[in-house]
Amino acid sequence: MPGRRLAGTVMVETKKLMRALAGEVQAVPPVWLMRQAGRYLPEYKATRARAGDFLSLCYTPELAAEVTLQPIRRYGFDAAILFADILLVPQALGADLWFVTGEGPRLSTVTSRADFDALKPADAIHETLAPVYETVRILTRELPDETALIGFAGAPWTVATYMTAGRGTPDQAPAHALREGEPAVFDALMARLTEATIDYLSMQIEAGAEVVKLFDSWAGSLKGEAFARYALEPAKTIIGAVKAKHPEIPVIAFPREAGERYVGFAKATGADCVALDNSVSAEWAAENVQVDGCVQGNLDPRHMVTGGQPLIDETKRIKAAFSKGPHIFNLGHGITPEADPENVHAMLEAIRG
Ligand code: 1CP
Repeated sequence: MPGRRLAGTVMVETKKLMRALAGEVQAVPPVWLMRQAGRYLPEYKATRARAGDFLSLCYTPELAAEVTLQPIRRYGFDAAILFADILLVPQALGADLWFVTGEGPRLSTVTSRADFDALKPADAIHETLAPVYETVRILTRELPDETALIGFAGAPWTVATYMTAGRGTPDQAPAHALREGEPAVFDALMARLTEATIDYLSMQIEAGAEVVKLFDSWAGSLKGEAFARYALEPAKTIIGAVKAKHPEIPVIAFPREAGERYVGFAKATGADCVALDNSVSAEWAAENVQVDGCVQGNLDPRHMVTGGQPLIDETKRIKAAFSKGPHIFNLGHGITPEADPENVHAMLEAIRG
């Protein structure tokens, strides 16, 4: 069992998530869910109503900590993920950000040199993001001893897709247009986001995050050389810089829908774990990705809505496929507002017995 040496004694790592990230193969894998705090839970909706709106919830540490803890109390997941959003970083860099109910995020856009020049420097983000660090500090005190705390940020490419379009897009066309049409502006934006992400994750770690995750939700629209330049290279830079300051902190990378480009991603970037979406089969990923170390995933989130025997069968199949290497059970993407909270119990029963 991996342990840390402290003043001549060996501290045995008891958190299942940390053990998987250190490479340990466990008969029952640790489990948590992307978006485990969210609108499928009545207690989340109640706290969000108290906060007034989504951004107030993110920036009120007591309430953000409360919604982080809710799924831990209800399900006893092996990890809690800080409640915040990847779009707080653009806001901290000076972009306007608001959420349209039923539609999603809206931002002021960066599509020219003048827009880029109006952004704040990376080290200015902490003024806006200080409440997030306070949420982390509250969580370090309130989480159960066996629950690991995950901090996170959006990867530069994914955050840049929202900053160039001003909203979520199905094909990330505005970001592709800017990177092709104004490469100097786009590269400057990527560099600013890379620097801000390093600072942001480092501050979360200093506040008490034990693991950090980099969400590159739109990595799938980058192919070939563009994937290397805008997904792999920034991840490598961020992971290298975070580990230079905090070598003991494991990093989970999620280049969603990378497909065959998942192969070798952990080795190339220094990530301790690669999170897999559900477009790749667990059997393929065990053979081609898990050979390099820990993987996370990859149940289709639709099973959380539909439930029944297919949910049980799929959960058991994925657990079995990844049983020969280190594995963190999770979905292939976030749990949706239509999910039935009872289906989460059924999934846990299928994993833990
Ligand atoms: O109505 C509400 O209450 C808001 C819904 C919501 C929630 C619960 C948003 C808006 N963000 C969040 C929290 C959140 N977002 C967390 C922490 C909670 C947890 O995981 O339990 C995390 C890690 C995120 C990360 C995030 N935000 C990503 C990356 C992961 C992914 O899902 O791909 C992305 C792309 C966002 C942007 C975003 N924020 C919110 C929405 C609806 C979106 C997606 C917009 C789109 O579809 O393009």
